[in-house]
Amino acid sequence: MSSRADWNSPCCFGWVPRFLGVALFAAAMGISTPGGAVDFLFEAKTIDPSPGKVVYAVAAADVDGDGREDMIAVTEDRVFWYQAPNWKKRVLLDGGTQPDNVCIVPHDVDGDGQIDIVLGAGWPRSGGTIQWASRGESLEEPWEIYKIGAEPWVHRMRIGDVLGTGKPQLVVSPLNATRAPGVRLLAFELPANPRTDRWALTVLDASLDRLHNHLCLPAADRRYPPRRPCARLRGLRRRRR
Ligand SMILES: [Ca+2]
Ligand SMILES: [Ca+2]
Repeated sequence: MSSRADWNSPCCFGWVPRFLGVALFAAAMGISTPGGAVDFLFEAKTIDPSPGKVVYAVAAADVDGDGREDMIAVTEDRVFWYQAPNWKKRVLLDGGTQPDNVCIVPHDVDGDGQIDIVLGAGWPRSGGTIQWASRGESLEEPWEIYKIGAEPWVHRMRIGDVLGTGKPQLVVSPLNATRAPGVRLLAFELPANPRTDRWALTVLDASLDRLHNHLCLPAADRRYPPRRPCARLRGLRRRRR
């Protein structure tokens, strides 16, 4: 499936989407530095000035499968996608989750070649639900939602093979600790049938006092699964299985 990116941020950087709406940043000018590197200046272009009360997260993925990356915006109770290249606004989800929606990662969960989304909701204290949604036969049909699990304070999610199984897992980081002395960094394994089968859960770590975000990076030594850098309240921590 196409490449993807996300900039989830209900806490530290929540002011960015709140004030700018959903914005496309385009390279406008290149400036050479004395060292020969080129710095780029970006111009902000507003695509949607008011998608909701809060845009908690945005992501890029080819939703319609035309080869162009589209934009996805997550608001408190709805998810929109903006079709490239003209950014036509479409509703992906309207309700169906516990408010507020908070984080998203696009991924072809069922392996049918079409992009799906995995969504964290219930922010901040309404249960921390984790679910995925699949599109219908056409883009006009409502997306179907399927439950994965729940963890209080669900905050960030990414896809990566952190268990070294050869298949990617859904890696979830809540903001605060509730079920252990530290925050539970979780890996959910994608089952053979993600609509009906249980998503096996592995607690990767439960030692950090607060967890703002995480990345899944390839291990330099291929004998080991990918490292999992974690941004916590007082710095950056690296975890390796
Ligand atoms: Ca597209
Ligand atoms: Ca799919």
